[in-house]
Amino acid sequence: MTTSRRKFIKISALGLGGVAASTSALKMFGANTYLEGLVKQNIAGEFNKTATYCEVCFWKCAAWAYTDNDGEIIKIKGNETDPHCHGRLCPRGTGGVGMYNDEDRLKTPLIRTTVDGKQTFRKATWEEALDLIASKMKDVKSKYGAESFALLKHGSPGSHLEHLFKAYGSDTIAEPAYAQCRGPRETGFALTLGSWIGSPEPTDIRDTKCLVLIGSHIGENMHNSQVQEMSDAIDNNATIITVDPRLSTAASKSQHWLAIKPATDIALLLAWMNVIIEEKLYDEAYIEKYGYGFKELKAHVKEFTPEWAYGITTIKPEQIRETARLMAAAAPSVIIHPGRHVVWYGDDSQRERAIAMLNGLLGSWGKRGGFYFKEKVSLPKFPHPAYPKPKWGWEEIGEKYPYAEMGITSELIKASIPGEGENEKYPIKAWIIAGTNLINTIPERDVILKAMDAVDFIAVVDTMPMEITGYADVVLPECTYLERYDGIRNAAKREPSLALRYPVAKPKYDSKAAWWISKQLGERLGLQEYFNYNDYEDVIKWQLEQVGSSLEEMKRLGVKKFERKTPLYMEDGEDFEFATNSGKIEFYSDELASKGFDPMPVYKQHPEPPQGFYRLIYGRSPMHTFSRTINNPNLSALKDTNKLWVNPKVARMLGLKNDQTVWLQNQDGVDSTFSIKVRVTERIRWDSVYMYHGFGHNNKKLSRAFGKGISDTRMITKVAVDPLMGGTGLRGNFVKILTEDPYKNSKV
Ligand SMILES: Nc1nc2c(c(=O)[nH]1)N[C@H]1C(S)=C(S)[C@@H](COP(=O)(O)OP(=O)(O)OC[C@H]3O[C@@H](n4cnc5c(=O)[nH]c(N)nc54)[C@H](O)[C@@H]3O)O[C@H]1N2
Ligand SMILES: Nc1nc2c(c(=O)[nH]1)N[C@H]1C(S)=C(S)[C@@H](COP(=O)(O)OP(=O)(O)OC[C@H]3O[C@@H](n4cnc5c(=O)[nH]c(N)nc54)[C@H](O)[C@@H]3O)O[C@H]1N2
Ligand code: SF4
Ligand SMILES: [Mo]
Repeated sequence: MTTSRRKFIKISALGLGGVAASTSALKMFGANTYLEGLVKQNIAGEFNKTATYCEVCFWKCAAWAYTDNDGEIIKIKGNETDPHCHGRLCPRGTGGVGMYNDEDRLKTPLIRTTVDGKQTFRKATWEEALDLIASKMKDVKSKYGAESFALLKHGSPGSHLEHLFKAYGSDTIAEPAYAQCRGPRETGFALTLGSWIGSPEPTDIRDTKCLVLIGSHIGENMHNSQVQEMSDAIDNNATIITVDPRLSTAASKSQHWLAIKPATDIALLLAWMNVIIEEKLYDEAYIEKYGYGFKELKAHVKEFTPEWAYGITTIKPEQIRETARLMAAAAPSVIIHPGRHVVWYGDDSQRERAIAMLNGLLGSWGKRGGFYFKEKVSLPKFPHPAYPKPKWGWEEIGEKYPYAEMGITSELIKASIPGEGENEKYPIKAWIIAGTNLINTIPERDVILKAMDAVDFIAVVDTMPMEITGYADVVLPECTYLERYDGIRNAAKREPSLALRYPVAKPKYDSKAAWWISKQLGERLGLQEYFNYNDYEDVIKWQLEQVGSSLEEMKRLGVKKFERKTPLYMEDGEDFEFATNSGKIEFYSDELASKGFDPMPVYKQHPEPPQGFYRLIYGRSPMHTFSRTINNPNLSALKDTNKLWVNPKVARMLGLKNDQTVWLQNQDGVDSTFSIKVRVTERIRWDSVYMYHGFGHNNKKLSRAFGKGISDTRMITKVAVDPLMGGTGLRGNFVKILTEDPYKNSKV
């Protein structure tokens, strides 16, 4: 196929928010036609197909990878029977072959060395590199205890290393998918409805009559089956209400776009509850049976009228009333979506609690078209001795946040700096980083740079020469997901299912799988009994046999579904116990009150941009995943830079034109490393600017990504920390638009 790039951009524009006549998911995933044209077209011969699941993001869609007789990967297609993708990958998944083909990949182990007084990397053998890491792990353990060795990780490689770390005696483990992503929503929902949301979200979008999105930008957030279900819901005439300071793709497909003033969502949520309670739009019998603290809530929200909220949110009272009535009319088939990346302003667990309470008032938990009860397969773990019990770990490091239920990456980083964070009590001395590009992922770059300076040793396991590899003492090249085994996917959804990841091709260059790396390190540390297998295939075979399947069957099916053992929904009037302290939906939380927190969410004003500054907001590029895909040859061909969305009013005031090159400076005087082009658009409020996350790479080894666009992370030097669970709110940073290069005079 010879589709030109220009033509493609036009096609994809339908999915990117042009108000399209039809909303079919096919159009949302329109770029796939182009991507398939990019891969080899000599498709005459026979193909072999191999089962895998995608690792371009964490929706984990099951797929078939096709190889030709030379073993070359030709294309990847969704597995028809998979509930995560229903046979269709998103453009990023289709473009996943580019991860395997990227010629910039890490090719051999590297060890930091000094030549002529200058630090550089030298190529090393696996033996050398693994011996060095194992010797550092032994040193740290004997000097300080295994607890002082931290693992910062994300995704599949992280799970293998987590097993190694726990066997070694360290539970000093964290990932950015918690305190930089969904932590607050898990806290908010657990405190109110007694359950985490988890991934994939159990939102019954397929059957909903009303979907309310607060910031969630599904359609740019490309989590596959969720996008497909939303497009089905639209085709079924569900009401879509989107609250976003920007006209997102989702907002462009909504009957109601509430262009809220950023950082004021709690006021809107309180006003919605006010309308639903004052107008008696909730189900009285339901609240009577399952609610706790309703009276307190009623009294609490009485003063938070739509007129009150108007002054804060800029959303008209009649629109607040109308949308509240629409939600109530659809109840219980209504979803106030919890969102996913919810670390915004520091009061995020409380905002999520308000979202959970609103769902509680409307009775959508456990109801068709609301939230279903998910179920997964009970898949036994491969046998190994019990892990030793560490003296301290992520829990102690995060102990000042009583509702942290996973490691707080930013707190582990601080505990690595002498005299900061919990360092005195819980000193961290060395890190392994696997599958996370902390430089573009964690805010407050100065802090992380200081921490990396302070620790004795850093090893990085990655597939690409990302920024983080530049700070390593040892770099280990992992092969891509298409070249390895990983754990069986056992995700909880409507139907329990398992999916297999089988190696599609041989590892390129001198790369190896994380399971192998972990086992090699384990053996060097005398932990053989935790790695009692030759190949990870043995682990998978054993596990599948325990649930009446086999590797042969899974190679044939890719995905195997299992019968549910528990009901998908709650019965009307059923005696149901919520897993909260009271066994009920907690509109009022005695526990929060007893710990000195607001027992019910309260709106508090957040700092506003000073004169001449705009709030920096960011979100997902539909064609990319964070910083990891920017250099991917297939996906870079679709989108190779980000733009700065600026409202026409601001553009007029500052004399900015479309496609003009600008730089940014934030409230702390930090300049952007690179420039960005302006996109003048009515789709963003005048008080904010918007950009896609993940761009602005500054490692020259990334030949396609280097220097393209601005890194939002670099501009985020201030965080608002959630006092309940330690999430780092990222959206309280303000930028000034510079029309001249701030480095003009410092450049040689
Ligand atoms: N294509 C693609 N899809 C992805 C990912 C990816 O990297 N690429 N990553 C996945 C992951 S891990 C996550 S966590 C999700 C994240 O995706 P979501 O959870 O859906 O979205 P958020 O990042 O929370 O929010 C982004 C939206 O919030 C709006 N916003 C900014 N400030 C405010 C505010 O004050 N109030 C309101 N109401 N809205 C505001 C922005 O304009 C933007 O539209 O995406 C997932 N899907
Ligand atoms: N400023 C800002 N910060 C954010 C966000 C934001 O929107 N803006 N989003 C937040 C959210 S929601 C999340 S979930 C996190 C995501 O945070 P990260 O997961 O750290 O995101 P990436 O930048 O994609 O970094 C992934 C790293 O893993 C490597 N990698 C990819 N595949 C493999 C593999 O198979 N094996 C190994 N070993 N490595 C691999 C990539 O090359 C890359 O270096 O970021 C959070 N931080
Ligand atoms: S949503 Fe897209 S990138 Fe994520 S796992 Fe599925 S196909 Fe891969
Ligand atoms: Mo995330």
